[in-house]
Amino acid sequence: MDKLIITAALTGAEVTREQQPNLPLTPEEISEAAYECYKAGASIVHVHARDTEGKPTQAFSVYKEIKERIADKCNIIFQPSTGGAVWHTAEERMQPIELAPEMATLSTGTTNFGPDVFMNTEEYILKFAKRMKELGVKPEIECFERGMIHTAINLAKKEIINTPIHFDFVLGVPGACPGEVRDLLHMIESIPSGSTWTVAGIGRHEMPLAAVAITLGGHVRVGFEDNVYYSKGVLAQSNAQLVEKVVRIAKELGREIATPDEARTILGLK
Ligand code: KMH
Ligand code: ZN
Repeated sequence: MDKLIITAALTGAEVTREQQPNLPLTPEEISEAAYECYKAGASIVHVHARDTEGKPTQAFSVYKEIKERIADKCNIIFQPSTGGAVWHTAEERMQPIELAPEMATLSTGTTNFGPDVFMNTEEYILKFAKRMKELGVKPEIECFERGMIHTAINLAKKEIINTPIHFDFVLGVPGACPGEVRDLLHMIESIPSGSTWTVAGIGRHEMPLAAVAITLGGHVRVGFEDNVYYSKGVLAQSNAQLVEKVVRIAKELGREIATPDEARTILGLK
């Protein structure tokens, strides 16, 4: 079994300081949180930028500053979001791809997202995927529903994305696929052999699905984007505290933790 890749999803676009007082918002805070997560055992950092008022932004300049600040501190894999917030245009969302990061997210379908709709038309998907391929950016396929796996497989058949595909199953978003263990198993059974996968369980689903992924040879995403609690009713003190919890569970279950360079090898980034 490969070593465990832990992704830290630090900020997201939806979470507020009212919900999580320690949410990192500025480039300085986000890069410091990334460094803490790296020291705790994370090998990928999934980044959403915020503007000076703390609102989600997809501005190239803000992502550039975050990328550079993180690179000054450590070699964690920088994975910007192309999802942004539900109200961002496709053009706004695409901006961080121009930094030619090693990875970026790519959602391969539209889904209800709480009271909103997270829009990913075929036109968006093709535009994002083609630009990523031109710049050598490995997509992490964000799957909120099983159909999104199928769309990614079709993109690979048309050589619009490379194989092996790396999937992230985002499970438990209100309005999208629930986050029960059977939902994760259904997703895993639906991907081509040779693919890699990680799971981002939303809210209370975060740690139970992490434990399943650790056991089955998948990888794990945790962080305030997905869940702000350490345990029931108790807010986490930091993103790193959630990474540390996953590391402890993995060690108890006998799964070793990947360094960023080991994660690069597992994901074919080098
Ligand atoms: N904020 C969500 C609407 C991604 O980062 O690629 C979309 C999202 C997915 O978070
Ligand atoms: Zn995200």
